[in-house]
Amino acid sequence: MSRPLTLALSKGRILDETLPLLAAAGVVPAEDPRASRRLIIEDMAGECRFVIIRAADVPTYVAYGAADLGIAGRDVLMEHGGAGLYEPLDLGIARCRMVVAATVPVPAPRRRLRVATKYPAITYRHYAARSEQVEIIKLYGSMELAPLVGLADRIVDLVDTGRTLRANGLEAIEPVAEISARLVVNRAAMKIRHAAIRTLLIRLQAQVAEAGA
Ligand code: PRT
Ligand code: MG
Repeated sequence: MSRPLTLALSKGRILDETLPLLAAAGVVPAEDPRASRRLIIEDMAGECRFVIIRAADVPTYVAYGAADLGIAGRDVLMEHGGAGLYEPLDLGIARCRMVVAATVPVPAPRRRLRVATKYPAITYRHYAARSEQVEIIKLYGSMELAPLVGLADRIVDLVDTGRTLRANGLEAIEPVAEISARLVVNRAAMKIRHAAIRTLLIRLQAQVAEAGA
């Protein structure tokens, strides 16, 4: 038998919605990755194994072929740039929007606009596309705080219900991107492991279509 396919997953909100999708496609981890401390988990059928990593590391593992496939948010993939990756399937889960947000009323910026974000590459491209030069401040979380304490004039962040923005007196002022979780595949693995990947892809596609119906 050929070696199992390696699938990169991250803990957190995408995993909660991914596990039922994988289970319905016949792929069930032998241990619950949410509870286990193991970083490599086999699947029951021995066809796959999971590597459990940080969300932002998923494209890196897959691009280098350390994992054949992975599941990551489009936000993470856009920030990575996607070199070396195929993105054959929108899983339609973990949906949200990426937006520019500011305090209300939106203050007129006094100087070059300062934008705080976890997504400097996306933010750079967003403003470059409108020929605006901005100062980008890289943060690792709690972006909503930045405008409240004068660190930034704007943030680029994800919004789902809008509750977090509202609770902090912020509002979305421009859309940046529609986000959902995507399956990504290493380009070489797509050729070398074509049959196994295709089988998994078809099963997942059927599940996604059913969930969307
Ligand atoms: O923990 P680690 O640093 O490894 O990664 P992470 O914190 O990015 O992981 P996780 O599990 O929190 O999120 C992973 C992915 O979930 C993201 O990359 C997105 O693709 C997706 N996702 C979907 C979201 C949201 N919806 C979301 N609402 N990720 C984050 N949020 C946050 C948002 O940043 C904001 O702080 O939720 C807050 C807004 O929610 P509302 O409902 O108040 O609007
Ligand atoms: Mg987190």
